[in-house]
Amino acid sequence: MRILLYNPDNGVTRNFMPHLWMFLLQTLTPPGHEVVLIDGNAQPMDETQIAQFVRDQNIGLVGIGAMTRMVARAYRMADSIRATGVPVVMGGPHVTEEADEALGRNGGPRHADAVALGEADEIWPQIVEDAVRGELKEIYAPVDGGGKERKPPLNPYPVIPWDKLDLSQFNLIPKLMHPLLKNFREGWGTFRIVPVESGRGCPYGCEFCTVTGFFGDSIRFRTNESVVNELLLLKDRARKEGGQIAVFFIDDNFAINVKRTKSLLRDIIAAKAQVFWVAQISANLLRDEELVDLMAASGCKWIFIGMESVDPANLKDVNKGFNKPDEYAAVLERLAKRNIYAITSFIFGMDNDTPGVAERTLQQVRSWPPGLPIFGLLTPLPATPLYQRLEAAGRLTRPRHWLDFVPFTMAHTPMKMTIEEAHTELNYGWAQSYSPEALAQAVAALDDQHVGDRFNIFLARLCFRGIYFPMLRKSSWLRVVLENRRTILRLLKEGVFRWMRPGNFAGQDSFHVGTPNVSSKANA
Ligand code: B12
Ligand code: SF4
Repeated sequence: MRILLYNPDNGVTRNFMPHLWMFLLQTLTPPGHEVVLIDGNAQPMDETQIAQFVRDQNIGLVGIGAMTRMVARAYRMADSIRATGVPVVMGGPHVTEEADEALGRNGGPRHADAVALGEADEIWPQIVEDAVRGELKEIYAPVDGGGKERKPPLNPYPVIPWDKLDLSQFNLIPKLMHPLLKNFREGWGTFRIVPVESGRGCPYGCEFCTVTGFFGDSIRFRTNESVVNELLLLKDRARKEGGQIAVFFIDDNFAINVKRTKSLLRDIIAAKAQVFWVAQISANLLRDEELVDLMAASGCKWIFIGMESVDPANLKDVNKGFNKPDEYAAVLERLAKRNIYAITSFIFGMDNDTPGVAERTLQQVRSWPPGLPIFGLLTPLPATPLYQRLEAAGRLTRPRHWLDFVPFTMAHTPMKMTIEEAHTELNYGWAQSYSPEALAQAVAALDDQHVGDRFNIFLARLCFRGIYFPMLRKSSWLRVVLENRRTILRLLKEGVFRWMRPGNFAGQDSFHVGTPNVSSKANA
């Protein structure tokens, strides 16, 4: 049977990173079937096109995965596919919580023939076999012999054949540049960001988050060896292509067990499996100097930190009191000393927020080493404690907000400001942080650093700007490049000047992960 795994586009990014679930399920598909992957972000399709594709390619089963914000789109695509007579199975965090909605059991239309609840690693082969026999069940839930929910252990972990997979959709270097860049320094003919997980689960249970409910509060880890081997496979592929690979460790809290993270990073270094990497780590776990040293030495470039708020009362409200705003600055300095920068994520519309919260937050942000501040609104995702609290209090203004998804729009009324005021704060946060002046300041703040680092932060800011200000068209990019021409010219001038000075890069190349110079940076 030919199986299509499909992820709908998110309307924000193009091909920046593939979704891990597709590659995992592809790897776990029993032999004898062919699996085709389409990520709507990299290969945009509308309802008619996907139905045509399914017919033309003789697809016998379609699997669709979606987060809440993409689920309405996923349902539309599923409807169109089902109209061709091909069954659709849906999975992922949203339909796990809203299976009745997907199956049309709550009075609405039906969108899926079957729903896979929770982690599908162990039940996917069964789903495929049932589909072959035309005997799909409506619900697949991973349970043990006693009927209790079962979380798949990550040991052993399937070997995703990264060396053989077609990843052409996910090359961030334009094809035209390949011949020019493949011999540039260590080779930059291709650049891909690849998701790798080293563990699942989070014990923290923040009120707005689905992770603790979905993956559980105890953490399952892969072995160090399995992670290291995956990195080596990716690194080898990049070398053969004359390109680079960066890894996004998608664990929700990559350092949740600091001892284990250190041992993994040591093994990565010992096996020379370093690649550029980015991960999510909460601020409280970044107090450990040795951990941060190892992070730098193993290739870490960016850390995503869910700071959420600079107001301890807000953090307490959402069960994230372990975040201590007083230590944010020290954590970011500790990272910056090692040339690691942070994506600092904030949520507006929390219950203790009042008008002016964006400026109060930015006052703090401006005093920190430059990074990538991002802003969102408190969103009641299905089945989270936050959703339940707001529903019980009658505060949800759009209880099924995902069916009529509008980006950056609140679905409940905050306590101390109006919905409109929350939207204004959000807009202020983004506009102030991503204006040409803010970008120039971020670059200038790193004046004592290598031009590569400054270029890195500038490019990252340009890309992150697109999360809020749509940048999907070439014309939007052109406009932004023009607006930021002074900073670009400054960086280019300096880059060319340095490049022409022979030997100047040796030993201080911020992009070169193979020979980290962490000790000199750390002591700087
Ligand atoms: C990586 C990631 C991202 C990436 C996504 C890009 C990418 N290419 O992966 C980035 C950083 C861009 C991102 C952004 C956001 N994310 Co995110 N992200 C994650 C993260 C950390 C890992 C996803 C992952 O790969 N997990 C590992 C795989 C193995 O798990 P999985 O995807 O759930 O798949 C398993 C099952 O769900 C199931 N399954 C999944 N799909 C399918 C399909 C079929 C057919 C079947 C049978 C089974 C199945 O089987 C898989 C194997 O067990 C998750 C948290 C988490 N730990 O999952 C959050 C998560 C998915 N994100 C979340 C959110 C809310 C967001 C944002 C909206 C945050 C924000 N406020 O801006 C944005 C939206 C961005 C956008 N525009 O789309 C929520 C989603 C909750 C929900 N109900 O939708 C999660 C769960 C985190 C959370 N805090 O609750 N995210
Ligand atoms: S927000 Fe982060 S720390 Fe909190 S429960 Fe979710 S994954 Fe864990």
